[in-house]
Amino acid sequence: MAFIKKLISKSSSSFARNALSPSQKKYTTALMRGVPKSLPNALAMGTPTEPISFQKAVDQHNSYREYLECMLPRVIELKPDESFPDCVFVEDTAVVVDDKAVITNIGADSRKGEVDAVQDMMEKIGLKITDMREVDKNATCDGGDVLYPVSYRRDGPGPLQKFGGKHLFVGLSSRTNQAGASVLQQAFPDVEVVAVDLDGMTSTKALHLKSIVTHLDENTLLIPKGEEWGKLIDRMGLNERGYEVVRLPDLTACNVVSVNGKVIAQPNIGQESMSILMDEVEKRGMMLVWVDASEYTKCDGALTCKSVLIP
Ligand code: CIR
Repeated sequence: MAFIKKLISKSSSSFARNALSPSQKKYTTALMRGVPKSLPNALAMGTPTEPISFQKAVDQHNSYREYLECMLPRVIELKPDESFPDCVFVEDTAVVVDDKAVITNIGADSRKGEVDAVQDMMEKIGLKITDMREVDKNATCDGGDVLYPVSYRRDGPGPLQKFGGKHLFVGLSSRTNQAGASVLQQAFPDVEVVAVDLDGMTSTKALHLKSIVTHLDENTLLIPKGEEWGKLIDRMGLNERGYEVVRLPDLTACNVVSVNGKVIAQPNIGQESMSILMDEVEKRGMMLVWVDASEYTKCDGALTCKSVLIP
């Protein structure tokens, strides 16, 4: 693992945010939040066969953070707040597009206060903030329902550049409503917000849109095999919008984090999903690393949910 981390850092160019040339674009920052000891009390749709191990969760979290540290100039980790057992799932607190952030009104009552510390930090970073609660008090949104297919990658020799970023897919789930999607459209007028009906999909298996679909690059989305999940292709209008879809046998395999040409995926998936992922990543000249998130899966979390990526 140490060798792979070294390799990743070596293949990344300048890490200083201020050193970006005008043509160079990349994620510069990941915002994370530490693991509270209260994590075993996190919200969960089902009862896991084995309880959450705090120590294992911390180890998995550290591993994820260390990889991000190799892929990005800066990883900021906020202190956990014991009164919020779900606070490690920082993705749900904000949606970031370029230099703007919408602080969400999280759908679950017990989580609403998680956003305050995130908002403070995002203001410090210099993002232009919209507080969803101030725009429409009836709007709710979890960042896990918001998929923004964008890539910061090289197109041949030269610096990383921005590709895609035209659509913001917003899953209408038990956590996110149409009013939430409308606030996002107001806050990000330069992208098309596509509200995605998740009726019948977010069940005991999937909490959010991104529990089902994430992007490998700006043009390629990962969706599980099976008729049940295939409906998303129409509901998201992926053919009309020109996306390529890669179908994987495992739901867990479809939640990946794509950062500056590198991809983080979970290893506890079947052989077929693994080989398809490896092929697709290799075809695109990207690099793939595996990070276990089994303790987070027990309370409906995955890989994307533990960071907010900021250009
Ligand atoms: C919850 O139910 O809110 C948490 N236990 C899991 C949130 C996972 N968030 C995410 O995937 N974005």
